[in-house]
Amino acid sequence: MSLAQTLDRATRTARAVPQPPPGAVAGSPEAEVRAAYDVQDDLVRFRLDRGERLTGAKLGFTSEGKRRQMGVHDLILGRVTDGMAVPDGADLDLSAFIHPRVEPEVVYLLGRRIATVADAFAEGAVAAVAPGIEIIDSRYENFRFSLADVIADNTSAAGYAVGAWQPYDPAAWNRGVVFELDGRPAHMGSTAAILGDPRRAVVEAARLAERIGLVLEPGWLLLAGAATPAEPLTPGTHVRVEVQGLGSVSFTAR
Ligand code: OOG
Repeated sequence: MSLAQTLDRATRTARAVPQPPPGAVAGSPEAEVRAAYDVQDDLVRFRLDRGERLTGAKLGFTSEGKRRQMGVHDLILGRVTDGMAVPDGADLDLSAFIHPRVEPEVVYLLGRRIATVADAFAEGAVAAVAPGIEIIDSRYENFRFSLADVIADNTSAAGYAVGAWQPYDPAAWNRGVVFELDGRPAHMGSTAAILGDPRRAVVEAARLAERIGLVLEPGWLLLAGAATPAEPLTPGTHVRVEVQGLGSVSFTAR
């Protein structure tokens, strides 16, 4: 069974699999990253073959807090589908997840087709912005992985909720973020923790997309990366993220 098939089965059965041995994906670190994106392509294709639709892309490890939490050093790009969407305010059944974690995000709505870094700078590249919550659920046991392993696993993408869209204001790059679990702040941060300036997220997503030959389509979401470390998601927890000036988004895990 290929790594993509193994990870796909782990997703569908909500059972973690062992981390592959070092060097299993490919020989050199660079070849490993390239090969890992090929595995991700297969994994995403299995979802599309089952009738899911791509709704966007996500960046991972954009903040120092997250890189330190997970012990990795580079940015990663993954893809999200309509099958992962959690409506704002919904009750979310956790039985389909393995060991889910949640994190606060800023979400951009892409207004143009982005195939190169230059496209990211074009007028109207970002059409709107919203507060978001991402659910990550590594298919690897104990959430342990190398950079290549987590890329292969579609960057742990498992779910996302997006609040109401707001006009995009490029000048507002430093907004306060409150990440609440059951009404209590679990972490507070700033969108500036995302690459020092979340606007860089669009440029970095374009850079990674260009490298792997992925085109980011108008109407797609871009989850810009967590602004704080992630927290475990357990049944009964009410999760709420508020981003200063952008409003809030929430759901309740069941
Ligand atoms: C990988 C996904 C990280 C982020 O925002 O940094 C991520 C993981 O930690 O499992 O989505």
